[in-house]
Amino acid sequence: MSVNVGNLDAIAVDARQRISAAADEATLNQLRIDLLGKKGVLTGALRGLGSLPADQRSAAGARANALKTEIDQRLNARRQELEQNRLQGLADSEWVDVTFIPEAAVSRGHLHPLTQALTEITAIFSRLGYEVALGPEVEDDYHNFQALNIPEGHPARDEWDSFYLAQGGWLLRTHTSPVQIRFMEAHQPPIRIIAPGPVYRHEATDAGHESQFHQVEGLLVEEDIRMSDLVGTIEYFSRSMFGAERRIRISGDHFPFTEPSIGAAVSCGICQGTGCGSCKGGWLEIMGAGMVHPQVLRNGRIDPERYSGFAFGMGLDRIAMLKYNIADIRRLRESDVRFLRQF
Ligand code: 2NL
Repeated sequence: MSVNVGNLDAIAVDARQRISAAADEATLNQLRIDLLGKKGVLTGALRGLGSLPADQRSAAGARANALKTEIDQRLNARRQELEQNRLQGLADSEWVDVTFIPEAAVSRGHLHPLTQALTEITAIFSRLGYEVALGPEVEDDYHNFQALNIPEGHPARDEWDSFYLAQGGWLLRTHTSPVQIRFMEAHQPPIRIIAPGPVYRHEATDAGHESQFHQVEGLLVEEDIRMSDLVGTIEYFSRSMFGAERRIRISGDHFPFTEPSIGAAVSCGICQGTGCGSCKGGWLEIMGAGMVHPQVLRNGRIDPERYSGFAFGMGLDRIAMLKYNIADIRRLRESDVRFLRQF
């Protein structure tokens, strides 16, 4: 192959044209091989320099080396140009801007301590065969009071001072017992239910009292049910909820709707029952309970000659306070996440 400056000019024109026409990376790679590679056009021309007359050799050599540099630069420039075009053609969804500051992590919420406590209580009683029963929060006087042996004018009404609606004699339920009365009206034994939900009391608010709180009542009515069944149930509940090492204490109490009536307490987890600042003489009261009064069974259309049963009632807020060591019931309704985050 004869080499001269004119020949190099032809290579240059051809190379420039092919580089600017290259439409993708693979074409550019192939061009680099064809032009600059071992068997490439320019390499071949450089090899032919030796056969040139001595007076032409140096000028042609310089020209060939300059062309080699030029082709290399043009190949690189075209590669950048193609990449730029590719990025500009990307859809918005295909962009990743790596200079972005990462977003703050999304903080995950969790269940309210009252919901956590209720979920656990429900799980414990469901293992004993209980179902959850729900009912209205606005009640009539009969289901909230009279069916529970609390007639009008009864002194016990002072204990459950309610909120009354302006019309119709409706009131906000003071316990979830009316849910259980309604359940008995509609079902014959065997009955095993718990009735959780909000209840209302017209009373002053302090660290231990709120005008709205939550109750979980329970009712079991079957044949041959006696006090020992109730005590065993309370013991199973307390051990499951507060720990197997806790003891229970049963004492006498009085409610118009149970006969006999009892109060149940669990041994204090802080002082182990010896007495400390967060319990009453080593014990924490967790529920009231008793054998369902025969007249209350009758009010629920259940024959007390054939069936007997027990009922219990506990304050969900109080149980959650004991379980999570919360000192003030009002914290449970304030929705202050700095407080709630702890549970
Ligand atoms: C307490 C005491 C109690 C009941 C609730 C009940 C319901 C029916 C029949 C009989 Cl339908 N009894 N409920 C029984 C004893 C105690 O609650 O201190 N609650 C916070």
